[in-house]
Amino acid sequence: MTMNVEPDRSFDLGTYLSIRRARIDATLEKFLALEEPRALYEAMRYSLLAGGKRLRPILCLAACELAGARAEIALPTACAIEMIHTMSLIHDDLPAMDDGDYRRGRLTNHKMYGEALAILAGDSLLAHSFELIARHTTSIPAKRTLAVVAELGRAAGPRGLAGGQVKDLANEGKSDVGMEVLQDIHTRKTGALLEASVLSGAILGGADAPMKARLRRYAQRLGLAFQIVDDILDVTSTREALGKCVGNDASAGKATYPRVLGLGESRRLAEVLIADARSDLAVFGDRATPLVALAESLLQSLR
Ligand code: GRG
Repeated sequence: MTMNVEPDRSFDLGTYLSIRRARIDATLEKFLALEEPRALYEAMRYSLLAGGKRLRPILCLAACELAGARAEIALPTACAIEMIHTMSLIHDDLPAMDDGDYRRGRLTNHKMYGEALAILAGDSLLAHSFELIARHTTSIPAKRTLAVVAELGRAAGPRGLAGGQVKDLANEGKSDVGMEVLQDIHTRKTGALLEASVLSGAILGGADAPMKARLRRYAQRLGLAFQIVDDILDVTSTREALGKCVGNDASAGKATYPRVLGLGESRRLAEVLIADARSDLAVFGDRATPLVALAESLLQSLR
């Protein structure tokens, strides 16, 4: 199956996404075949192959193409990013964290396999992701692969996912969380990996410094808008529609955008961020069509 989807005026996001998802799903299956110890691999595959929108790997591939290279060269990194993201979901759902029962339309990892295996499945996905990038990224200068490893290591660690989660937990139940703290939590917890997904694709594709700066700004705005929409849907949507628990933020006393700004103002902020993300890429014309359409589709989930 070819992965190339030429952006043009008749661009159809639905078709684009389903072609990309199918390719990512097939490659994830190949990169995480069942081995020994079977229980550990089963737990890793259970969450990784459970579906999910595959937004982060799709962003990575799209940024690579925007930079002028074939999406294929970024495929191992795109799959690695989905592994890091899945690790964060498994750990986020643990009883010591957000204590969720459902994710991606099925029971959470620890509900299926117990806490010990869920922790180890998450750890293994994280370690495996970096092995995958190092072993399977070929035909490009090693310097680019190293830069990708640095981006993703940063996004997973204290400046990204882990740091954001710590700050999120530390602010649970506080009634006086302001915009600055809220933005810091979500820039790390959600924004950092989205940003690294776009940047990794751009780096692998050979983007120059001005292009990387534009893509970084686009990804930062997209990341914040994504979290705002996620927070809104936690209030307004259902478990059936989202495939994960809803209402958890309010019951855990989480710092969220609707709580700090209200639903209407949160929606308006998301709209402004997406409009700005679109302008960040205007200079690239039709080549940016997929990234622009992806950003705009975020708002459609609120309609
Ligand atoms: C162990 C290094 C280390 C880090 C883990 C648990 C944790 C630290 C961080 C939590 C990060 C987290 C779960 C943030 C929420 C991000 C978010 C809005 C996820 C939902 O993403 P979607 O909607 O989900 O793309 P799908 O299932 O479609 O992939």
